[in-house]
Amino acid sequence: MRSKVVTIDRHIIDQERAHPAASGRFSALLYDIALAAKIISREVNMAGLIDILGATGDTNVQGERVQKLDAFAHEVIVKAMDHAGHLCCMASEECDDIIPIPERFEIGNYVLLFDPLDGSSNINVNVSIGTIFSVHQRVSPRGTPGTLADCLQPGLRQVAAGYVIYGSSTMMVYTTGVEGGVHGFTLDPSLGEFLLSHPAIRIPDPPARVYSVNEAYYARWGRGEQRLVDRFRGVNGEDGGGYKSRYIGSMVSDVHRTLLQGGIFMYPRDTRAPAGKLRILYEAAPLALVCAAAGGRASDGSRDILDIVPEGLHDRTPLFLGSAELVNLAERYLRER
Ligand code: AHM
Ligand code: MG
Repeated sequence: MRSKVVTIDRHIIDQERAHPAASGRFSALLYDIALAAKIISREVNMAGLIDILGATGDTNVQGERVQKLDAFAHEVIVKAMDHAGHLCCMASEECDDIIPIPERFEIGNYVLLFDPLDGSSNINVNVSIGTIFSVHQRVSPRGTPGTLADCLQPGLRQVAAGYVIYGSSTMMVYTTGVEGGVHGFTLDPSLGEFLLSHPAIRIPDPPARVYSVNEAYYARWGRGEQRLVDRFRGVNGEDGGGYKSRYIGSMVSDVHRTLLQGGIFMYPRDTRAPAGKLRILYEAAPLALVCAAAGGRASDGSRDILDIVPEGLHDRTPLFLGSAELVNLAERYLRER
Protein backbone atom coordinates (compact mmCIF):
# COMPACT_ATOMS: atom_id res chain seq x y z
CA MET A 1 0.00 0.00 0.00
CA ARG A 2 1.18 3.55 -0.74
CA SER A 3 2.18 5.49 2.36
CA LYS A 4 0.06 8.53 1.51
CA VAL A 5 -3.18 9.15 -0.30
CA VAL A 6 -3.02 12.15 -2.63
CA THR A 7 -6.17 13.56 -4.17
CA ILE A 8 -6.04 15.28 -7.54
CA ASP A 9 -6.84 18.59 -5.82
CA ARG A 10 -3.87 18.20 -3.47
CA HIS A 11 -1.61 17.22 -6.37
CA ILE A 12 -2.64 20.27 -8.42
CA ILE A 13 -1.97 22.57 -5.43
CA ASP A 14 1.43 20.95 -4.82
CA GLN A 15 2.37 21.39 -8.49
CA GLU A 16 1.30 25.02 -8.34
CA ARG A 17 3.53 25.59 -5.31
CA ALA A 18 6.45 24.25 -7.32
CA HIS A 19 5.77 26.95 -9.95
CA PRO A 20 5.20 30.17 -8.00
CA ALA A 21 4.47 32.05 -11.24
CA ALA A 22 1.43 29.83 -11.93
CA SER A 23 -1.85 31.51 -11.16
CA GLY A 24 -4.55 29.92 -9.01
CA ARG A 25 -6.74 30.26 -12.10
CA PHE A 26 -4.89 27.49 -13.86
CA SER A 27 -5.31 25.12 -10.91
CA ALA A 28 -8.98 25.99 -10.66
CA LEU A 29 -9.36 25.21 -14.37
CA LEU A 30 -7.91 21.73 -13.83
CA TYR A 31 -10.24 21.10 -10.85
CA ASP A 32 -13.21 22.06 -12.98
CA ILE A 33 -12.16 19.60 -15.69
CA ALA A 34 -11.92 16.88 -13.01
CA LEU A 35 -15.39 17.77 -11.78
CA ALA A 36 -16.86 17.55 -15.29
CA ALA A 37 -15.11 14.17 -15.67
CA LYS A 38 -16.85 12.85 -12.54
CA ILE A 39 -20.26 13.89 -13.84
CA ILE A 40 -19.62 12.28 -17.23
CA SER A 41 -18.25 9.15 -15.55
CA ARG A 42 -21.44 8.79 -13.49
CA GLU A 43 -23.55 9.02 -16.63
CA VAL A 44 -21.35 6.67 -18.67
CA ASN A 45 -21.62 4.08 -15.90
CA MET A 46 -25.41 4.33 -16.06
CA ALA A 47 -25.51 3.97 -19.86
CA GLY A 48 -26.35 0.28 -19.81
CA LEU A 49 -29.19 0.83 -17.33
CA ILE A 50 -31.20 3.31 -19.35
CA ASP A 51 -33.38 0.62 -20.92
CA ILE A 52 -34.23 -1.17 -17.69
CA LEU A 53 -34.75 1.96 -15.60
CA GLY A 54 -37.74 2.83 -17.67
CA ALA A 55 -36.61 5.62 -19.97
CA THR A 56 -38.93 5.55 -22.94
CA GLY A 57 -38.66 7.24 -26.28
CA ASP A 58 -36.67 10.36 -25.84
CA THR A 59 -37.45 11.23 -22.24
CA ASN A 60 -35.66 9.94 -19.16
CA VAL A 61 -36.93 9.15 -15.65
CA GLN A 62 -36.87 12.82 -14.69
CA GLY A 63 -38.99 13.62 -17.73
CA GLU A 64 -36.01 15.30 -19.42
CA ARG A 65 -35.01 14.63 -22.97
CA VAL A 66 -32.61 11.70 -23.28
CA GLN A 67 -29.50 12.93 -25.00
CA LYS A 68 -26.86 11.04 -26.80
CA LEU A 69 -24.03 10.65 -24.33
CA ASP A 70 -21.55 12.56 -26.48
CA ALA A 71 -23.88 15.57 -26.64
CA PHE A 72 -24.45 15.25 -22.87
CA ALA A 73 -20.69 15.17 -22.20
CA HIS A 74 -20.21 18.23 -24.41
CA GLU A 75 -22.80 20.18 -22.42
CA VAL A 76 -21.44 19.09 -19.05
CA ILE A 77 -18.00 20.40 -19.97
CA VAL A 78 -19.29 23.68 -21.39
CA LYS A 79 -21.45 24.29 -18.30
CA ALA A 80 -18.66 23.35 -15.89
CA MET A 81 -16.17 25.63 -17.60
CA ASP A 82 -17.94 28.70 -19.00
CA HIS A 83 -18.67 30.74 -15.86
CA ALA A 84 -15.54 30.54 -13.68
CA GLY A 85 -13.50 33.25 -15.38
CA HIS A 86 -10.65 30.95 -16.54
CA LEU A 87 -11.47 30.81 -20.25
CA CYS A 88 -11.79 33.23 -23.15
CA CYS A 89 -13.40 30.61 -25.42
CA MET A 90 -13.69 26.86 -26.02
CA ALA A 91 -13.87 24.53 -29.01
CA SER A 92 -15.26 21.00 -29.09
CA GLU A 93 -15.25 18.15 -31.56
CA GLU A 94 -19.04 18.26 -31.21
CA CYS A 95 -19.37 21.86 -32.41
CA ASP A 96 -18.54 23.46 -35.77
CA ASP A 97 -17.49 26.87 -34.44
CA ILE A 98 -15.71 28.23 -31.40
CA ILE A 99 -17.81 28.38 -28.23
CA PRO A 100 -17.82 31.91 -26.80
CA ILE A 101 -18.03 32.69 -23.08
CA PRO A 102 -21.49 34.16 -22.37
CA GLU A 103 -21.35 37.94 -21.92
CA ARG A 104 -22.55 37.78 -18.30
CA PHE A 105 -19.39 35.89 -17.24
CA GLU A 106 -15.83 37.07 -16.71
CA ILE A 107 -13.45 36.44 -19.62
CA GLY A 108 -10.22 34.63 -18.75
CA ASN A 109 -6.86 33.99 -20.35
CA TYR A 110 -7.02 30.30 -21.28
CA VAL A 111 -8.56 28.37 -24.16
CA LEU A 112 -10.02 24.87 -23.73
CA LEU A 113 -10.24 22.45 -26.65
CA PHE A 114 -11.89 19.09 -26.07
CA ASP A 115 -13.35 15.91 -27.47
CA PRO A 116 -16.15 15.28 -24.97
CA LEU A 117 -16.58 11.55 -25.56
CA ASP A 118 -14.20 9.95 -28.00
CA GLY A 119 -15.06 6.50 -29.30
CA SER A 120 -18.71 6.94 -28.35
CA SER A 121 -19.78 4.33 -30.92
CA ASN A 122 -18.34 1.80 -28.42
CA ILE A 123 -20.75 2.68 -25.59
CA ASN A 124 -23.34 0.08 -26.50
CA VAL A 125 -20.83 -2.74 -26.28
CA ASN A 126 -19.36 -1.62 -22.95
CA VAL A 127 -15.94 -0.78 -24.35
CA SER A 128 -13.91 1.94 -22.63
CA ILE A 129 -14.29 5.44 -24.02
CA GLY A 130 -12.73 8.76 -23.07
CA THR A 131 -12.69 12.53 -22.86
CA ILE A 132 -9.65 14.37 -24.25
CA PHE A 133 -8.70 17.95 -23.34
CA SER A 134 -6.13 20.56 -24.29
CA VAL A 135 -5.42 23.95 -22.70
CA HIS A 136 -3.65 26.90 -24.30
CA GLN A 137 -2.91 30.39 -23.12
CA ARG A 138 -4.73 32.97 -25.26
CA VAL A 139 -2.82 34.98 -27.89
CA SER A 140 -5.48 37.66 -28.49
CA PRO A 141 -5.72 40.73 -26.20
CA ARG A 142 -6.79 40.01 -22.62
CA GLY A 143 -10.29 40.94 -21.54
CA THR A 144 -11.76 40.54 -25.04
CA PRO A 145 -13.70 37.50 -26.33
CA GLY A 146 -11.48 34.63 -27.53
CA THR A 147 -10.87 34.23 -31.26
CA LEU A 148 -10.10 31.50 -33.76
CA ALA A 149 -6.42 32.45 -33.49
CA ASP A 150 -6.49 31.49 -29.80
CA CYS A 151 -7.59 27.97 -30.82
CA LEU A 152 -5.34 27.46 -33.87
CA GLN A 153 -2.05 27.16 -32.00
CA PRO A 154 0.51 24.39 -32.40
CA GLY A 155 0.43 21.62 -29.80
CA LEU A 156 3.81 22.58 -28.36
CA ARG A 157 2.17 25.70 -26.93
CA GLN A 158 -0.28 23.68 -24.81
CA VAL A 159 0.01 24.50 -21.12
CA ALA A 160 -1.88 21.35 -20.12
CA ALA A 161 -3.41 18.34 -21.82
CA GLY A 162 -4.83 15.01 -20.82
CA TYR A 163 -7.63 12.54 -20.97
CA VAL A 164 -10.17 10.75 -18.86
CA ILE A 165 -10.74 7.08 -19.54
CA TYR A 166 -14.06 5.54 -18.53
CA GLY A 167 -12.91 1.95 -18.21
CA SER A 168 -12.99 -0.79 -15.62
CA SER A 169 -12.27 2.19 -13.42
CA THR A 170 -12.34 5.87 -14.37
CA MET A 171 -8.93 7.50 -14.60
CA MET A 172 -7.78 11.03 -15.32
CA VAL A 173 -4.29 11.37 -16.79
CA TYR A 174 -2.79 14.79 -17.39
CA THR A 175 0.38 16.72 -17.97
CA THR A 176 1.36 20.35 -17.66
CA GLY A 177 4.20 19.84 -20.12
CA VAL A 178 7.39 17.84 -20.46
CA GLU A 179 8.87 19.20 -17.21
CA GLY A 180 5.73 18.51 -15.20
CA GLY A 181 5.58 14.83 -16.18
CA VAL A 182 2.43 12.77 -16.63
CA HIS A 183 0.30 11.71 -13.67
CA GLY A 184 -2.67 9.37 -13.48
CA PHE A 185 -5.50 9.48 -10.94
CA THR A 186 -8.09 6.77 -10.38
CA LEU A 187 -11.60 7.73 -9.34
CA ASP A 188 -12.72 6.19 -6.06
CA PRO A 189 -16.49 6.25 -6.64
CA SER A 190 -17.25 5.81 -2.93
CA LEU A 191 -15.28 8.98 -2.09
CA GLY A 192 -16.01 10.82 -5.32
CA GLU A 193 -12.30 11.67 -5.46
CA PHE A 194 -9.59 11.10 -8.03
CA LEU A 195 -6.63 9.61 -6.14
CA LEU A 196 -3.05 9.61 -7.41
CA SER A 197 -2.47 6.03 -8.59
CA HIS A 198 0.10 6.43 -11.39
CA PRO A 199 2.67 9.14 -10.51
CA ALA A 200 5.28 10.14 -13.11
CA ILE A 201 4.20 7.79 -15.90
CA ARG A 202 7.00 6.88 -18.36
CA ILE A 203 6.55 4.87 -21.53
CA PRO A 204 8.52 1.64 -21.01
CA ASP A 205 11.94 1.61 -22.65
CA PRO A 206 12.92 -0.65 -24.42
CA PRO A 207 9.50 -0.57 -26.05
CA ALA A 208 6.98 -3.39 -25.89
CA ARG A 209 6.65 -5.11 -29.27
CA VAL A 210 3.01 -4.13 -29.73
CA TYR A 211 1.42 -2.32 -32.65
CA SER A 212 -2.10 -0.95 -32.73
CA VAL A 213 -3.82 -0.06 -36.00
CA ASN A 214 -7.02 -0.86 -37.88
CA GLU A 215 -5.46 -3.40 -40.22
CA ALA A 216 -8.68 -3.77 -42.21
CA TYR A 217 -7.55 -0.62 -44.09
CA TYR A 218 -4.27 -2.21 -45.25
CA ALA A 219 -5.28 -2.19 -48.93
CA ARG A 220 -6.02 1.57 -48.73
CA TRP A 221 -2.64 2.55 -47.23
CA GLY A 222 0.45 3.72 -49.05
CA ARG A 223 3.41 1.42 -49.60
CA GLY A 224 5.30 2.81 -46.56
CA GLU A 225 2.49 2.06 -44.11
CA GLN A 226 2.03 -1.40 -45.62
CA ARG A 227 5.74 -2.24 -45.37
CA LEU A 228 5.87 -1.01 -41.77
CA VAL A 229 3.05 -3.34 -40.75
CA ASP A 230 4.60 -6.14 -42.84
CA ARG A 231 7.71 -5.65 -40.73
CA PHE A 232 5.75 -5.89 -37.48
CA ARG A 233 4.13 -9.07 -38.81
CA GLY A 234 7.36 -10.46 -40.28
CA VAL A 235 5.85 -11.07 -43.73
CA ASN A 236 6.49 -10.12 -47.37
CA GLY A 237 10.24 -10.31 -46.99
CA GLU A 238 10.41 -7.62 -44.27
CA ASP A 239 12.78 -8.30 -41.36
CA GLY A 240 11.23 -8.17 -37.94
CA GLY A 241 8.13 -9.90 -36.68
CA GLY A 242 7.60 -10.98 -33.12
CA TYR A 243 5.07 -8.22 -32.48
CA LYS A 244 1.65 -8.47 -30.93
CA SER A 245 -1.33 -6.63 -32.37
CA ARG A 246 -3.82 -4.83 -30.11
CA TYR A 247 -6.56 -2.56 -31.44
CA ILE A 248 -9.59 -1.56 -29.41
CA GLY A 249 -10.86 1.10 -31.83
CA SER A 250 -11.33 3.58 -28.98
CA MET A 251 -8.38 5.95 -29.15
CA VAL A 252 -8.14 6.88 -25.48
CA SER A 253 -8.03 3.18 -24.55
CA ASP A 254 -5.47 2.34 -27.22
CA VAL A 255 -3.30 5.32 -26.22
CA HIS A 256 -3.65 4.58 -22.50
CA ARG A 257 -2.42 1.02 -23.05
CA THR A 258 0.43 2.33 -25.22
CA LEU A 259 1.43 4.79 -22.49
CA LEU A 260 1.51 2.16 -19.75
CA GLN A 261 2.85 -0.82 -21.70
CA GLY A 262 4.71 0.78 -24.62
CA GLY A 263 4.37 0.06 -28.34
CA ILE A 264 2.94 2.17 -31.16
CA PHE A 265 -0.59 3.36 -31.93
CA MET A 266 -1.24 4.34 -35.54
CA TYR A 267 -4.05 5.88 -37.54
CA PRO A 268 -2.46 6.45 -40.98
CA ARG A 269 -3.95 8.32 -43.91
CA ASP A 270 -5.68 6.08 -46.46
CA THR A 271 -7.41 6.48 -49.79
CA ARG A 272 -10.77 7.03 -48.05
CA ALA A 273 -9.37 9.46 -45.45
CA PRO A 274 -6.47 11.19 -47.27
CA ALA A 275 -5.75 13.51 -44.32
CA GLY A 276 -6.25 10.76 -41.73
CA LYS A 277 -9.27 10.50 -39.44
CA LEU A 278 -8.17 11.95 -36.12
CA ARG A 279 -8.50 15.65 -35.35
CA ILE A 280 -5.38 17.65 -34.57
CA LEU A 281 -6.81 19.92 -31.89
CA TYR A 282 -9.09 17.58 -29.96
CA GLU A 283 -7.30 14.24 -30.31
CA ALA A 284 -3.79 14.19 -31.76
CA ALA A 285 -2.15 17.26 -30.15
CA PRO A 286 -3.29 16.68 -26.54
CA LEU A 287 -2.38 12.99 -26.63
CA ALA A 288 0.93 13.89 -28.32
CA LEU A 289 1.82 16.18 -25.40
CA VAL A 290 0.93 13.48 -22.86
CA CYS A 291 3.03 11.00 -24.81
CA ALA A 292 6.01 13.38 -25.13
CA ALA A 293 5.87 14.21 -21.41
CA ALA A 294 6.02 10.46 -20.71
CA GLY A 295 9.18 10.12 -22.81
CA GLY A 296 7.48 9.05 -26.05
CA ARG A 297 6.79 10.72 -29.40
CA ALA A 298 3.96 11.45 -31.80
CA SER A 299 4.36 12.12 -35.51
CA ASP A 300 2.18 12.53 -38.59
CA GLY A 301 4.71 10.39 -40.45
CA SER A 302 7.18 13.16 -41.19
CA ARG A 303 6.58 15.97 -38.67
CA ASP A 304 6.21 16.04 -34.93
CA ILE A 305 2.48 16.39 -34.17
CA LEU A 306 3.30 19.14 -31.66
CA ASP A 307 4.79 21.33 -34.44
CA ILE A 308 1.67 21.30 -36.64
CA VAL A 309 -0.15 24.63 -36.87
CA PRO A 310 -3.77 23.79 -37.71
CA GLU A 311 -5.57 25.93 -40.29
CA GLY A 312 -9.07 24.98 -39.21
CA LEU A 313 -10.71 23.87 -35.98
CA HIS A 314 -11.49 20.41 -37.31
CA ASP A 315 -8.34 19.70 -39.32
CA ARG A 316 -7.26 16.06 -39.29
CA THR A 317 -3.89 14.34 -39.30
CA PRO A 318 -2.36 10.90 -39.71
CA LEU A 319 -1.01 9.80 -36.33
CA PHE A 320 1.86 7.56 -35.16
CA LEU A 321 2.18 7.74 -31.37
CA GLY A 322 4.00 5.81 -28.68
CA SER A 323 7.51 4.63 -27.88
CA ALA A 324 9.99 7.00 -29.53
CA GLU A 325 11.99 4.16 -31.10
CA LEU A 326 8.92 2.78 -32.88
CA VAL A 327 7.65 6.21 -33.99
CA ASN A 328 11.12 6.90 -35.44
CA LEU A 329 10.96 3.54 -37.22
CA ALA A 330 7.55 4.44 -38.67
CA GLU A 331 8.92 7.75 -39.98
CA ARG A 332 11.82 5.91 -41.63
CA TYR A 333 9.48 3.51 -43.44
CA LEU A 334 7.21 6.34 -44.57
CA ARG A 335 10.21 8.28 -45.94
CA GLU A 336 11.41 5.28 -47.94
CA ARG A 337 7.89 4.36 -49.20
P1 AHM B 1 -14.83 9.64 -33.04
O1 AHM B 1 -14.17 10.93 -32.65
O2 AHM B 1 -15.92 9.81 -34.05
O3 AHM B 1 -15.28 8.85 -31.83
O4 AHM B 1 -13.71 8.79 -33.84
C1 AHM B 1 -12.48 8.58 -33.26
C2 AHM B 1 -12.28 7.11 -33.01
C3 AHM B 1 -11.07 6.84 -32.18
O5 AHM B 1 -11.42 6.67 -30.84
C4 AHM B 1 -10.53 5.57 -32.76
O6 AHM B 1 -9.13 5.50 -32.63
C5 AHM B 1 -10.94 5.62 -34.19
O7 AHM B 1 -12.05 6.50 -34.25
C6 AHM B 1 -11.35 4.30 -34.72
O8 AHM B 1 -11.64 4.42 -36.07
P2 AHM B 1 -11.83 3.11 -37.01
O9 AHM B 1 -13.16 2.53 -36.62
O10 AHM B 1 -11.80 3.66 -38.41
O11 AHM B 1 -10.67 2.19 -36.73
MG1 MG C 1 -13.17 11.81 -31.29
